[in-house]
Amino acid sequence: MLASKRPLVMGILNVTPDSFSDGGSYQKPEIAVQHARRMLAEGADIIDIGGESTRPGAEPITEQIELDRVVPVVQLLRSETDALISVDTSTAAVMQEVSPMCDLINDVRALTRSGAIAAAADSGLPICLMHMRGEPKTMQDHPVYDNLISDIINFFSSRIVICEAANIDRRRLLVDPGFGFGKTPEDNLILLNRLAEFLCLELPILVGLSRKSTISKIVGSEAALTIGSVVGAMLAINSGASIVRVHDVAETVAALSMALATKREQIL
Ligand code: YH5
Repeated sequence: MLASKRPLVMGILNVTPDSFSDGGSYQKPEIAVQHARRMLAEGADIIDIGGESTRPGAEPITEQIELDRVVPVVQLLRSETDALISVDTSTAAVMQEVSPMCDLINDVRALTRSGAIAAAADSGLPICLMHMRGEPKTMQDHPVYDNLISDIINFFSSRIVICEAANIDRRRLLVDPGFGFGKTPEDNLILLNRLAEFLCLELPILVGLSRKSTISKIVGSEAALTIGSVVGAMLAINSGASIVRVHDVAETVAALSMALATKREQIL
């Protein structure tokens, strides 16, 4: 289903009232779906719908609030498109509810919450396992690793074994090193620089760098966040990423077209 010769662009659709890029305006499913339509028109291959804020310092939400935010948006979007829909959730009940209507489960907690492994297994869907150290509330309070890259690769290896034991075929899995999730800015740069080392897992790599604080720290101004994010996405693709999760779909698609045309030595 997600097998592709070219890297895919995943457009971010936040359905959280506190999300920085929507200012709370996506509480109504129609408005959220308008943004999804725009991202699809701009060339997004996948729409990633998330109802829980996992920004540093964010408080957890209840299962019911997450269901109320996410399910109506997935229903409405599914009713009008065959485009790939991903749901950014760690909650078993959300996975159960949305899996008949979506194409990918994207879990920033790598199926560690209670019931998540079974719900993901039952869905039959591809699953993205993301690495996070700690929980959003506290993850940026002094993250330290023994060895950043090997700690994260070892984490994935053990999650993959656990998934396989729960009847999730390895071929359903994707991995994501989790930029900004319990990492210092320098850690994030090491991860980007050495992303290709994760190819040893022989699974597709998903990367979410878009507009994260490491990029703001590097490029300075708000105005430069898009270009910083696009360059980050392209560097990730150059190191073997299969999917980039982005806010700025049109700009990322243009950059990717440039790289792909060059690689194939033809106008696409
Ligand atoms: C990700 O990397 N991230 S939600 C803080 C920001 C900007 C954006 C301080 N879900 C990922 O997008 N799923 C999120 O500025 C994700 N990989 C995957 N697979 C956080 C987010 C953000 C946080």
